[in-house]
Order: sequence, then C-alpha cells, then structure tokens
Amino acid sequence: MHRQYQQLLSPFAKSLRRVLWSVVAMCFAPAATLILVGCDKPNDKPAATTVADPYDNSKTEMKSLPATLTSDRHTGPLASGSALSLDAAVKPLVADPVKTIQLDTTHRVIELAPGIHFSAWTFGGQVPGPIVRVRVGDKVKFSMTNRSDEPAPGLQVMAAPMMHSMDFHAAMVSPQDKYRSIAPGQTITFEFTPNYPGVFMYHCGTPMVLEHIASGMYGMVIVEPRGGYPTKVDHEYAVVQSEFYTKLDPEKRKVNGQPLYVLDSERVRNKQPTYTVFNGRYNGMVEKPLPAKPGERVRLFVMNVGPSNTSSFHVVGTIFDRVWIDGNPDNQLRGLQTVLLGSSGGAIVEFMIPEAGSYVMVDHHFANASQGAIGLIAAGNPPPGSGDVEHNNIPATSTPSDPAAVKAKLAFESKCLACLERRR
Ligand SMILES: [Cu+2]
Repeated sequence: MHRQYQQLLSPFAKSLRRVLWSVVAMCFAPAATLILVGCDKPNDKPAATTVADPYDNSKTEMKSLPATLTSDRHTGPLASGSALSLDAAVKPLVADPVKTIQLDTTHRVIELAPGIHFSAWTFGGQVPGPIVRVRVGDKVKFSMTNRSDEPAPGLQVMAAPMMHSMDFHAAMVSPQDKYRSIAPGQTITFEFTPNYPGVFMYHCGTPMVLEHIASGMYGMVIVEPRGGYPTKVDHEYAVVQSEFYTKLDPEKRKVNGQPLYVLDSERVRNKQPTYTVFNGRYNGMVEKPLPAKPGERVRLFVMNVGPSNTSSFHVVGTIFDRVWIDGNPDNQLRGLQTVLLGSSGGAIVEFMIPEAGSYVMVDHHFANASQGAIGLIAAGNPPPGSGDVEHNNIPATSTPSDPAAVKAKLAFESKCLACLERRR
C-alpha cells in the first residue's frame, strides 16, 4: 500500500523538485553571474582621492608675535602703505607678500551730505577708513597711533580725546593682546597672517563699540585667494554701506558758518538712523558715478557695516552672475538679484553691463535707500528718447518732466475727462 502511494506521488514529487530548482536558479544565477563577472573584471572603481583642504588648520598661521605698545607718537600721514586704497576705485594687489600699513585714529568733521557737517571719529582721517588689499598668506604689519588729541586741521571743532583700538575681522589673533584700547599719544604695532580669502570689516572695538562704529571707525579688508580670483573683470570697486545717527550739536557749534551735527546716542540705541549711505556720503556715487562700459564685467567688493541694520544690495538693470558670500569664491552663488548682508557682512558680486545706461546701486530696503544708500554705475548714454536716471531719492511727483511721460499723462487725463463727461 505504501509503495503504491509512493508510485502515485512520484511524478508529482519530481515536478515539485524541478520547480524548486528552477526558483533557486532564477534567484541565485544573476547574483552568481555578477559575482563571477565582478571577479573576472579588474577593480575599475575610482580610487578614493584626498582633496587637500585649502583651510587645513594644521597649516594655517595661528601664532603671531605679541603686540607692542609704546608712547612714541607717529606724526606722519594718518594713513600710509601701498596696500591701501582711499576711495571706491580699488587698486590692484601689491605683489610684495609683506604689507606694511599705518592707520592712525583721529577726530574729523566730515561732510556727510551737502551742508551736513558731522563730528566723526576716523581711521586714517576718513570715513570709511582706507581699503586694505592683501592676499592669503601675506604678512600684514600694522601700526596705529591714537591721535584723537590732535586738533582737526583748520577747524576749531573736535570731540574729546579718547581711547581707541583696532579689530581686524580678517585676522586670527588674541583680541586681548592685539585689539586692546590705547590712549591718546600711544602707538600699537602688531602682525597677522590672513588665512581665509574674503571681504572683511575692520573697526574700533573700544567700548561702547556701537558709538565708535556709529561715529565712523570702520573700513574694509579685501583678502584675495592665494591664486587670485577665478574670473577676469574690467573694473573693481568697493561699496561700504553704513548708518549715521545725527543731531544738531547741543553746543550750537558751527563749521564754515553751517551747523555742526554730532552723534545722537538715543537714535543709535533705538536703531533710527538719519542717514544710510554708501562710502560715507549721502548719494555720494550719484554725484560721482563709477565708470564702466557696455559689455564690461564689473566686480564690486560690498560690505555692510551697519552697525545695526541689514542691507539688501541690488544693482538695477543687471543680475549678479556670481556672488561670493563674505568675498570667498568657495561660497559661490549664481544669478542673484540681491545679496543680503547683515552687520559686518561682506560679498563680492560680479555682473555684466548689458548695454549703455546708468545702473543704480541701491539697498533694496528702500527706507535705507531713501536715506542715501544710492549710487550709479555710469556706462554711457542710453538710446535717444530714453528717460532720465530715476532713483529712490527723487521725491514722488505727479508732474513728469520726461516729454513722453508728459504726453502720456495728457492722453490719460483727456480720456478720463471724456469718460467722466460721458457718465454725466
Ligand atoms: Cu574708537
């Protein structure tokens, strides 16, 4: 009986075994094939490559000699050194890897806007202070005399002498050593090696820092990458945005017969500037536009000092082809309309001048622009019949001066009148 069952089930068992073997073959054959193929072929996986870290902290310069402090008063020019630029047109990098710079602190009356004379505290006798241009790995030899006790030339107006200091954001050093406050008549000297490329702020760090910065004690350090920038440009300019908080001098002092303005400490604390400007001057680069030509590529080193507000930097009529956040090409963005900069934020923006015209640089926070943060890049005359340059500091008006706009206004008004007549 048992044998009969075996004979009966035998064909079924055979079929079942065949099915099972087929399943096993289907499942494992591809894997086996892969293994065999893999074994036959040489290992063509790319070997793991080690990309050198350009900021390898084991190779960067972290040590510097202690600062020296003396009572030797420097009496030469307030600013000196081949690495310095005194205005928006930034000079090319100086090849010498040792950059010796002197920036003395002094008090000056600056003309912030036409007829607005402001009692400022300065580096190198100007606001903003001179632009410093160096390269990663350079040796920066810096010296500063506090000359805030010297009378401003030709003016009987000055702030009281006081302590000042220098804080370079481009450096990696002990703040208690290098950035200490020095008294009038003292000189501090120290060195540093910039390790990172960028657009960095420098400023006085003496308490109350807010008031020292709001009084004008700041500037820009451009640190180029070791091998230079990856793009070629036709123009390089620096734009430093900052706020001013002014009030009429309570002592009613005058400058050339015009009222003196001094720092309004209340406004500073409440973040209520009276002026927000580029390069220390209300509409300064509207008065003196930056030249360029159609088809040229422009590089702007942009920095927002603050001290308390942000900037949304924009150039009307073009797009930033490249934006290097904080001025470091490793931090690249493409095709931006604006770059947002907090206090002490920097950037390099590059763009093409597409055609003839005046391109308006503006803080797109238009409340800031209305306080003076406006400038022009003058790239030739636009086609005949084009409108005048318009920017945000022109008051709103319902009376156009442009001939085409006047014609359009008349046409609009006549149509409206006709409509009104018809309705009656
Ligand atoms: Cu200071």
